[in-house]
Amino acid sequence: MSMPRSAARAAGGALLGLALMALAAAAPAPPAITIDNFTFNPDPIVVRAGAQVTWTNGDDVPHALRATDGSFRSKALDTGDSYAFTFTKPGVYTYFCSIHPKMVGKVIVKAP
Ligand SMILES: [Cu+2]
Repeated sequence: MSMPRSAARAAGGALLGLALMALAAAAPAPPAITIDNFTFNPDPIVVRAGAQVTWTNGDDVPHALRATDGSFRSKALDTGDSYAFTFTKPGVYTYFCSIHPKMVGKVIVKAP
């Protein structure tokens, strides 16, 4: 007794889908930080040198990013706006929101 051809095809499709999902899970996602409820998430974030980190503002108030050492600085980000910065040198980068200076975060950049 054998499976109808259409069922076999469907099973094959499901397997292919699972394989693609596994591939997607294995590929490193580009580092992303969301700002929600006046908090950077994740914090700290750990990346390799050369990585581009993207912040996206999920709050309904503007936020602006500024590195403590001045290495990067965004304009005010409205809801849904993003800012990206590429970290080329290993180190620990602290940053804060220039509108709400109590909001602080950290990017840890490791050697590539
Ligand atoms: Cu802010």
